[in-house]
Amino acid sequence: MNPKMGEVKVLGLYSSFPCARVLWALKLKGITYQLIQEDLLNKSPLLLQMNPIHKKVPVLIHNHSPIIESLLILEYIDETWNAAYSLMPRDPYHRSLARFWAKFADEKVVVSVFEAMKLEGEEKEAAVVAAQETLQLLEKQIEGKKFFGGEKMGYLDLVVGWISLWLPAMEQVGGMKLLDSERFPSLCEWTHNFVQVPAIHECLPPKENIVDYFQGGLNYLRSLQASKT
Ligand SMILES: N[C@@H](CCC(=O)N[C@@H](CS)C(=O)NCC(=O)O)C(=O)O
Repeated sequence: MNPKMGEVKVLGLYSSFPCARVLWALKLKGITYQLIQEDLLNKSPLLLQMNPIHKKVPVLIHNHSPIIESLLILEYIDETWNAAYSLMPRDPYHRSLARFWAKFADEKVVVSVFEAMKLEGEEKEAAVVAAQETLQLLEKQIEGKKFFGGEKMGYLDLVVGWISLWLPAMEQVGGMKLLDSERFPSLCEWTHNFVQVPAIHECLPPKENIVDYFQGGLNYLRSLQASKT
């Protein structure tokens, strides 16, 4: 344990993108941490104790205190270890914009992409169009910039980082194409820039693991639906 940093543990899973955000932030800040991998089908007593309300990963445990919800964890990390690398914009207005788009990305973009992966037939076609509409709004945000944070990667880049690898995995599982360089040139260039950053690159799971993770989740959902009919 580094006495300046305290004891830092993450309850998580490599193939979960909310967890990846936290690991990326710690890496960017140069914080030493211990990742305790969770089995979500058999949650550990520590996870149930640290996140008794949602029982979800990631949980950051800093000096025995739990912090939950990945977006809040990113802000905690940024405020706690602010000397090395700043994630949030300094200007309050830009900070509020970053939080707005982060909320939009989690509540609208992730959900619409997940729907497009899950649905079939005509419903899928409509869901693909709806997902592309939400992605188009992110495309406008990144146009003309290297990162959402500007020249340097920031909070919003980590929040939407799943687009670099989890989205292609969802495209594979859902048998669909959402992101192409003709319709989304800036977002495609951003994914290229994002994965080049060593802190990101070092904490990316193999794509096959993510595909298995989503395929497993989808099979489970479909088996639940089938048992109801
Ligand atoms: N809003 C939460 C989402 C966390 C989440 O959905 N975690 C999933 C893994 S990706 C989980 O722990 N699922 C277990 C469950 O739902 O029982 C965050 O951003 O931290």
